[in-house]
Amino acid sequence: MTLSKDWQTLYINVNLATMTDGANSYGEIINGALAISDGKIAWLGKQSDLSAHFSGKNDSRVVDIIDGKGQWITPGLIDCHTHLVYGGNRANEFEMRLQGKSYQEIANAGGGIVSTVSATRKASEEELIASALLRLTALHHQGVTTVEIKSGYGLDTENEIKMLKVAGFLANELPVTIKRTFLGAHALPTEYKDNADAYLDIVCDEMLPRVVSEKLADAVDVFCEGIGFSLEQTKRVFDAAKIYNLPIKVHAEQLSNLGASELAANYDALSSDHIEFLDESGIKAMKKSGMTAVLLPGAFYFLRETQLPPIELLRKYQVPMAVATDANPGTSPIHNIHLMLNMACTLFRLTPSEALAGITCYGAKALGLSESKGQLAVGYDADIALWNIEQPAELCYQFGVNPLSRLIQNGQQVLMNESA
Ligand code: DI6
Ligand code: FE
Repeated sequence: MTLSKDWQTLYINVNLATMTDGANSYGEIINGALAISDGKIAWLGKQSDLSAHFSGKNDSRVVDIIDGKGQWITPGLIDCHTHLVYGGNRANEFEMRLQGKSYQEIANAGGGIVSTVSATRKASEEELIASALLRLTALHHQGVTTVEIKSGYGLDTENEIKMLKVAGFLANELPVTIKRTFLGAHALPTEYKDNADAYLDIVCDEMLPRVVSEKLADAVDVFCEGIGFSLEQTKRVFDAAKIYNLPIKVHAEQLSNLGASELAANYDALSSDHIEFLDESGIKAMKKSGMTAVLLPGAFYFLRETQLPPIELLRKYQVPMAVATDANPGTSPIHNIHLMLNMACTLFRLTPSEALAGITCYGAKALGLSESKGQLAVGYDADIALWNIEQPAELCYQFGVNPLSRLIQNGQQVLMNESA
């Protein structure tokens, strides 16, 4: 076989966790090599098979040869569920919870999501960019190359639009791919207290058309919950999303089982997220429609939830499981994807290869990106991370020491850490 194109970069002496086998294995290639051309993965395989493609260090078709010295390459990490853009913080509610108040009690007393809404409405675009950038930078330094960011703390047209624009601006500040999700139906703003239907009129008839015409979102999400929106109300938002052909995601079965995952399955949704209270019929519906289950161990941990998501049943029905930070000020003020890997294993008993699949191939699937991101495969975006580790399970096993040595996004090296 001959080269059809020049290679811009060739990594040699690397081990590859290709993540092309779902959660079953790391899809390992030991003593491998990987080549990049035009921002895509152009070749990968055993280094011993490389000679058919390339004639050694003086091959002029390869611009840059990097000796990985036995390090591991994974796909760039994907955080498929965050609420990274928000004003203020909720440390006061953290204190209240430690004094015995529950998340629901605080929400019902006018705290919770709506208190972040006030702070977010007051914040300027510049202030929101600055605070979100700190959080996004943390994820980026951990090897994250794609992040989903939801709106949902504006809860009026102007402020929902502001949040989505800010989320988009972040991509000018850092080399991270941003996917945006419109979550106008996150909570009822106080001005519509006791008038959910009138608020949903605004969400469906005013906010959503603007979000679509200004191309501000890639998907639509709803918080279907006792303290969020009912099944019937959720359906209204899904129907509106369908009109515009926007993919659907849902915050479902987080605190109770309302059947939102099953409803979302009827709308061919991308994912159902949280799902601690999901039951077997919901899982069957998700399997049938090809949905991804997004596990959020940070929120489980921070709320000291005791109801575990139905991992065994998700395995039994082979529903792909993604893992994400849910980074938000109320239930998961945690901006650490490595910690999520660890928690997915320790709290939810995922295997390390399941957890890693959750922030690579299945994180991509939860965002509708399985054809371009989350795997090391020819033609895929060259979003790759090099790790100074001896085996992939180390990424799940320890956190706090950062073994990321290089991060490449769309074929360009965007981070380098000599000390890793
Ligand atoms: N579920 C969550 O865990 C976050 N949103 C949601 O629908 C919490 C958001 C918050 O408390 O600010
Ligand atoms: Fe969330």
